[in-house]
Amino acid sequence: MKLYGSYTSPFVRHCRILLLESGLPCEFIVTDGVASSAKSPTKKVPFLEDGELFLTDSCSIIKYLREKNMQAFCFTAIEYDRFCLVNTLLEASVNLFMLEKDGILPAQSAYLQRHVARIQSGLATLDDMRWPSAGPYNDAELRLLCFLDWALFRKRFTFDEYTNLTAFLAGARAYQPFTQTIPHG
Ligand SMILES: N[C@@H](CCC(=O)N[C@@H](CS)C(=O)NCC(=O)O)C(=O)O
Repeated sequence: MKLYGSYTSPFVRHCRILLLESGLPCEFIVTDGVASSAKSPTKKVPFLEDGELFLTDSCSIIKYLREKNMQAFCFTAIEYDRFCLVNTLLEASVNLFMLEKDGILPAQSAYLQRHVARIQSGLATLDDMRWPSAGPYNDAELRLLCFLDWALFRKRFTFDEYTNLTAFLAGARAYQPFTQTIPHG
């Protein structure tokens, strides 16, 4: 297998955590925007090659890795809904980050203000939920951890007021696959 990605992407990090947990052999190929534009129809990372198989999204990659390791991707509808909720906030946050690099700010767009609002209401909702104090984690939990740590890494927002989320992330600092994939670069 070959996983294409970066050391900063939260989507790639989720895949890397599953690879560390499973021990499945996989080459990691650092891929920039030029290479992802050439190699993937989404022009995004991650993407994965396994022989004839080509997967273009972290969600399908995670499902594939879980199944290869005889595990389920999102066992229940509730876990899947949490995964989707976190993913919606993560996609919105990455979108705002990318647009900001191009000089486009939420103040210039009602739709981007809606992104900001959905991130705030989503975080408040997630903070009202119960999260485990230690790993291993399911995919909704891993996605949330990757999202929160990416937000700190990119200085997108702080969430000190969200005590459950803060405690959840603090607990994950003791989980090796999480600490071994800390964003850098
Ligand atoms: N839905 C995709 C999102 C991946 C994504 O947004 N990756 C970012 C890096 S964090 C990217 O490659 N962005 C480049 C672009 O949007 O052109 C997934 O889950 O894999």
